[in-house]
Amino acid sequence: MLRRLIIAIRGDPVSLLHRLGHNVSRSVPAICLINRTLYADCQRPLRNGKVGRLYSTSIQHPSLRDIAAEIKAGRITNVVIMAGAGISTPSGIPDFRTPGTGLYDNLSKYNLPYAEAIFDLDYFSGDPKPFFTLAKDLYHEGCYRPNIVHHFVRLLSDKDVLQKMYTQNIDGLERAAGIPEDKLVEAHGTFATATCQKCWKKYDGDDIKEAILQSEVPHCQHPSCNGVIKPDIVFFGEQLPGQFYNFVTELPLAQLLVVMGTSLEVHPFAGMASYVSRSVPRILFNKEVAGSFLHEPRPSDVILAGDIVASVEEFCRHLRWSKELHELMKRDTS
Ligand code: CNA
Repeated sequence: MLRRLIIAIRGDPVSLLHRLGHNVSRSVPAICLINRTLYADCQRPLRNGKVGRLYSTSIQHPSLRDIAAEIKAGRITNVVIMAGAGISTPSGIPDFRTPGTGLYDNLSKYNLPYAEAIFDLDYFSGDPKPFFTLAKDLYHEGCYRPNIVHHFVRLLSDKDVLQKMYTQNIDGLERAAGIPEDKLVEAHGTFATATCQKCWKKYDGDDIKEAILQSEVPHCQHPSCNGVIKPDIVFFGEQLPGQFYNFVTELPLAQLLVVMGTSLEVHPFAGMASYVSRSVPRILFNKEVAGSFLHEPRPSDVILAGDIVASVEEFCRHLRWSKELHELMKRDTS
């Protein structure tokens, strides 16, 4: 039986899984599909030593208060966060798509023909300056600080209920808020490390910081190279870090998914929201309803369409964590 299954999987895993009644996409690597399917129905220990008990809400249309009560009662212990640029707008960093302040509406500052060019490898090869202008903005020390939303995720971690945070952001504010590295997946890369685009020599982010702050394009120090050094930010068309794809095994173990500050328009990241079990509640904190919350809503979805700070504060009130959250912020910012 096992041999037949392996042969069938090698042949065409997607058709096989469809026949077994699993709705999966052809854009996901075969091994991920198999992992996802096999893990989805079983209980197994998580890396943090907790048992990945599958959580199924008995409440048909849970409210934010109901979910907070489940966390308080210790019935939800594995929370996965998916975050985007909207969690950093309260820190003053513009996102892509907010009308007026988003990068899409402010292309002249970066001298860009179109917004995505800032993360386009071909465009970068011809003119890396716009990207380094953005990098300089982000690097400015003390300019941008983590806000209450980052600290809320840190508090989830301190309370040992954060399974993993997946972020699309490249501003490093999750690290600055003290979210532990082993709980963090920077799906679109990081400024912490960098790579020469000619000889692939690796650099520490700090090695190129000075040049960027001086509005210069950093160049490789290797004798006879002089290639442009690019921070390890994932540009359009580049592979996401391998760690990102662990979501196919980790999301089926989540007992709650919280999606925050993202338009869910960038794939494959956006597709993750469909990987939690259908019986697990999903919360969306965003200005507008987005992605699968809009196109494939579930009865256990909880949507707070509005300002993310107000939504997180409301959640914390239900959790009775408001005082702790503000104390944590004060401690970290003093
Ligand atoms: P996006 O497409 O710009 O979407 C942001 C979402 O957040 C939108 O739906 C907004 O309505 C919403 N939003 C913004 N501010 C708030 C707020 N205060 N309260 C509630 N909702 C809010 O950005 P995504 O993250 O979805 O797109 C992914 C891109 C953006 C990634 O590749 C990022 O690297 C890239 N990006 C990152 C940063 C950063 O690191 N801070 C900044 C700009 C762009």
